[in-house]
Amino acid sequence: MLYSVRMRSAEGGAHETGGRHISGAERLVSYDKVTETANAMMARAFTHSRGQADFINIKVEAVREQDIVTIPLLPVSTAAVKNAEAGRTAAKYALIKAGVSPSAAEKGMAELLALPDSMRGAMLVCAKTGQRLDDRENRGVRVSRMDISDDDGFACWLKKHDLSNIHVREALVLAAKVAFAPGVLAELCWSDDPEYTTGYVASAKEYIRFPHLKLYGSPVGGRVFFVKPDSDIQALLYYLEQQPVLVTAPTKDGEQLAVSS
Ligand code: WAQ
Ligand code: MG
Repeated sequence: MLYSVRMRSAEGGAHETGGRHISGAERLVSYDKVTETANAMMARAFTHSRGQADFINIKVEAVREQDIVTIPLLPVSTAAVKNAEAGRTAAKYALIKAGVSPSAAEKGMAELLALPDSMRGAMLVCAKTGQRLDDRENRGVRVSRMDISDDDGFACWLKKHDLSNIHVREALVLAAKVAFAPGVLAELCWSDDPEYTTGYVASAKEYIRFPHLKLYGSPVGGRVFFVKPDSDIQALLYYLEQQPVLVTAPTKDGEQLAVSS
């Protein structure tokens, strides 16, 4: 048995009553790690650069091992972009390369840029028309019940490739789950942490990092999942929110994960 441990925190009351989203986290851990995982999440919520949380929700649920799907991490590369403008142009190009129409790539990016503040989840957007497909408004769709299968191996791999930070660790796991989703063509993301300007475009083929997708100091980030037309949205929501997924870290000699820059 594994346990899904999830946290969401807000300032100015609960999300449900209009509180401002501060941070969230999702893990899938063994019984002996539940307490330390929940403690670490609480500590993180209380010391976040987005603000002072006064509402924290931590949920723990058992997950049966036979229900877990295992998928591989995506190959990672980093694009050399000098500023946010260049980053966004390159990211749009990467989305188009992944099969998103130019107008949908433009609209999805514009939706993120137009957010007054960060949502706690992602937007589902049609990869052809750019139209919003979910009905979650400013709450968004929260991807949950995922983790890396081998924490220590992953930490080693991240260190070796100079990618040791919590943003990359979490984003690689989330992006792998999302890229494997039925109907998702590509994802666009940048952080809502003011000091973290790196974002990415992911697809089933790869995860491309862009060191600048927003200006330093901006507390607005978000995620857009570009969905193939005529996809089953209910099935997609079920997979993103409910399906437990473990992502396998590359093994020591498993250099199938080419990292380039
Ligand atoms: N499900 C759906 N959307 C989420 C989730 C989730 N589990 N977690 C975060 N989001 C959305 C939400 O709108 C946040 O405001 C936004 O994404 C950004 O979240 O390679 O740190 O956790 O160097 O701030 C990407 C680059 C970092 C990492 C992303 O996102 C790298 C990051 P954050
Ligand atoms: Mg954040």
